[in-house]
Amino acid sequence: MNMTFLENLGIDKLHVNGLYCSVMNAAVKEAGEGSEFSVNSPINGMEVARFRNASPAQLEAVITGAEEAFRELGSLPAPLRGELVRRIGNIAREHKQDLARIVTLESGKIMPEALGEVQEWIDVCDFAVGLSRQLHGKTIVSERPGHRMMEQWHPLGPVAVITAFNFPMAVWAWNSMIGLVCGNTMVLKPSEKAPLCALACQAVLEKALDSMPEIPRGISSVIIGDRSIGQLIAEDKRFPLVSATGSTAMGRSVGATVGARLGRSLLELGGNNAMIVSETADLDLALRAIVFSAAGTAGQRCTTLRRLIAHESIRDDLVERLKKSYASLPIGDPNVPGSLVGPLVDGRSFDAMQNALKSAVAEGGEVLFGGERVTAGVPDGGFYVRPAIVSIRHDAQVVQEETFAPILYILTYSTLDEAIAIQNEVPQGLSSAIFTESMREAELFLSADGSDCGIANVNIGTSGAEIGGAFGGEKETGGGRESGSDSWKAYMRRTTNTINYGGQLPLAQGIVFE
Ligand code: UN1
Repeated sequence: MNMTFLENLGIDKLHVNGLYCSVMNAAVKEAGEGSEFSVNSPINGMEVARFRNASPAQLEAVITGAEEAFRELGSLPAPLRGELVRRIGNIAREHKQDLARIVTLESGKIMPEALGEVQEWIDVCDFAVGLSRQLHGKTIVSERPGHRMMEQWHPLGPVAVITAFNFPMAVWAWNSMIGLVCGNTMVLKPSEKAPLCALACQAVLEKALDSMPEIPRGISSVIIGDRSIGQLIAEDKRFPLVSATGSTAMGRSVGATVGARLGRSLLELGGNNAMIVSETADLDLALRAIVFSAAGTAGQRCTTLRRLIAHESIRDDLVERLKKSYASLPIGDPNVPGSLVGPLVDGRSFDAMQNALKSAVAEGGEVLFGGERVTAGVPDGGFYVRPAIVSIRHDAQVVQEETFAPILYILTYSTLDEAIAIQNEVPQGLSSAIFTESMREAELFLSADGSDCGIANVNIGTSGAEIGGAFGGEKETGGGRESGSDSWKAYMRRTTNTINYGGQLPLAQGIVFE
């Protein structure tokens, strides 16, 4: 198990699958009572760890522990919980390189982006520390004499976080750093492709806990499990909130299961993000934004740019420039400095990309650039691809779907209304952007008649959002918001309080009941 990082951290026991188990001698693997699986690095397909899935009984132990810890954590002062998060952030700062290495190993993202991911974790810690002193409600005037109204925000309970392979640390941090200052205990079910990242997150948290004996140990736990464990989590009433990031299919199932028991789910699912490039756009700027958003992370962000909606007057020029730029993109080992496009996560992902390209051609599209597997100058065993540029009709079926790979569909428009209609016609609604020098175009795009997405940007790309904003999207993206702004409210329950300090008992709405 590639966890020398834990030695650097001086942590050898972690709360996993309901047990405190030693990581160093692979006891985490032994700890699971379910089927065994291997974790293979996208870099070269090599096995980096083996685990056993947790059993339902182990999930039970995790939930019981999370409930028990919640009884203490929920009533501690929020700023004390903030202090814990401050320490977590400081440890993550200190070990940023080590943590990024684990992200690269399991997700295959290039080192600068892995460092960026750890930075998101650090940033959200800072945000959450400030928040721990700002969990405030309103005071509200009462219509009754001698009365006052107010609202308070209280912790929810154990919160489950189901994460995807592509942001294995940041998405956990958005949920857990905020969730913890809100007073909840957190249970992480990581992607089976990235359990080491989950252990690393847990290790940093436990290191911080070591220095704060006043905080109960069981406030965070990792459960290594497959889809069936995810299903049990969704069904379990003891999780008032299940936050899930991943495919629309997964979210549909989690959302329906949690909904059936009238629990809350916070869903951050697929995107099918578009950028409109107007005839007034600064094309140099647009080009750089397109390349980062479409080819960065090998097309494996929820916010990846998948549809470029170019004005007919600049479309050919832009495509020519894009092809040139794509031709010079260094594709290779994500650990090698200078690589800008790392591998796809696995062979299935490669097959899905090839199938999407075939469908595109079958629907009358044309692959203008790339799409093929790259084998020269890259580690054997990894699925490296040349990012693809495909010209196609905006309403082709394949364009409506999210293929988690670097395929950029080129669509054309003549009026802005048409471009906005194309932008909004897909079932997903995560991120969107317009490049324009026209104030009118920009404002229309941001208005209620413009983009229908949770994220709408002007003169920057669709990906790479800061943590200070609320992150998430509409329609099949699931409607959830995580990270900054007032997303914390999803992790708390609101109580409305009416206090009578007068000597009478007037009823609201003027009702007389005597
Ligand atoms: C994701 O792909 O699940 O905005 C999250 C971005 C990153 C987060 C992406 N800050 O691209």
